[in-house]
Amino acid sequence: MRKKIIIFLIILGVFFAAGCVDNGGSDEPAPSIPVEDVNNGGAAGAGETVTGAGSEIVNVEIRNYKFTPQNVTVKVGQTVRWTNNDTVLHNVVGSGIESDYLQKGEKFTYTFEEEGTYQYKCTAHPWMEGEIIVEA
Ligand SMILES: [Cu+2]
Repeated sequence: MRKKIIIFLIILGVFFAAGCVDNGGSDEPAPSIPVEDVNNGGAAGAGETVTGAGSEIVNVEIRNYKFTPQNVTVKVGQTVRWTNNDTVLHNVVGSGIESDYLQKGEKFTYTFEEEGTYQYKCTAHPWMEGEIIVEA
């Protein structure tokens, strides 16, 4: 009997985990590559490399009042996704980046279209700092 309850809880856990992943997915911005370009790429291909949108996302975790990793280097066009794993609200603000306050489990994505160094912090906890370096 007890075994059944445990199995039920495990299944419930899997459902919740799957639910979170789904929500995360729907938050992602649509890939900026127009579909037509991909379809026409065969013959008149302009030499563009089309990579899966998923592989272009770099994750930064917010946990224990820290951005981890604190310093991230990405390429132009890459997207960074912040996930708040604290129960406290945090945001990501600075250098043109401005998120809302994120609740636990909420994600914020930002695509970097220009080279440069982007410093940001959480305005509620200004000692929480992070940096994104965007390279060509
Ligand atoms: Cu914060």
